Amino acid sequence: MPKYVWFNGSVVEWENAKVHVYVHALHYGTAVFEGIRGYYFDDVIKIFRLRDHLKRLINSAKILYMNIPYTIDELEKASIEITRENGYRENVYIRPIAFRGLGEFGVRGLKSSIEVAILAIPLGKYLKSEKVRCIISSWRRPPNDVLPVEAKASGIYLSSNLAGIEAALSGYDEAIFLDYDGYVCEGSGENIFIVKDRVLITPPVYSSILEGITRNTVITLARDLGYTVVERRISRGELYTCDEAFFTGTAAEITPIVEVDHRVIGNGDVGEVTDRISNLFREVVSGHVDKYVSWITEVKPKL
Ligand code: PY5
Repeated sequence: MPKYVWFNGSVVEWENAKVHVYVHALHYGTAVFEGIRGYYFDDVIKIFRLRDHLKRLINSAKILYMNIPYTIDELEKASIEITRENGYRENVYIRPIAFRGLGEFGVRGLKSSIEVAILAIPLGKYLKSEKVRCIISSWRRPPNDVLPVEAKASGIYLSSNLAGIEAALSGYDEAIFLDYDGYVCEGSGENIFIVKDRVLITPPVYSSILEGITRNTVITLARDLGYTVVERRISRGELYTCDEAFFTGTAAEITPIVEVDHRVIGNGDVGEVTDRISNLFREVVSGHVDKYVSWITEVKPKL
């Protein structure tokens, strides 16, 4: 476990980063969070697209009528501080979370406090396998007139929790949601891409996806490599018959999908397009591609 946690404005010992059972978020899921990776390369931790994640955090909060009592600059400084203070010399995962605390027990919680914590923990691979076998979940991702799925809000993750457990209990690595119209949406914690005739296709924002930062990174890098990328609806049959498929996400990074619902995808191994994009992604997150060094925040770990 990490030594320190950033909690409501200061660095506290792990044991002291506690909340009461009465907090609003525990009862109603009223929290917003982020997942951010820091890669340990060249003796520093290189945090990837930190400000973009913090912008999304603030926007998620806005959708939930929550005012985070810190500016983006303060959150950026705090994320750097907690990464440095823990002295990590390995890859890390930074998890800022803002939630409704004490003050009002009713469902609205408008009078409750807004608490903010930032954790930094070591993290290697997230999905258990390098190449994953998936099932289409029996749970649909909620449409955005049921829940604001653009927000990375804790309550929305009940559907991911159910889908993920269902996949695991059925012997699969990950679940794929359909959207409410029956089109391919995303994984329980990842966006999805398919490749057809060397063209990349990914579901659009109106397919109830979380608009992933890794998704945006992959779209950018794929275009740099000369590929066409299309954002459009994907049918289930297209997913079964595509040449390549992969997940993108901060935790999952770029993870090839080799099987869906007992159909082998492509040749059942990592495809050429996936492989090229993954290689460039590695280079970019390690800070070795000049064009994208602005995506990286370097943190020197404390001795
Ligand atoms: N879709 C969902 C539902 C997600 O939870 C995530 C990220 C993504 C897409 C990809 O977004 P991004 O590329 O911006 O990370 N999931 C989190 C992550 O840190 C945590 C999941 C437990 O990867």
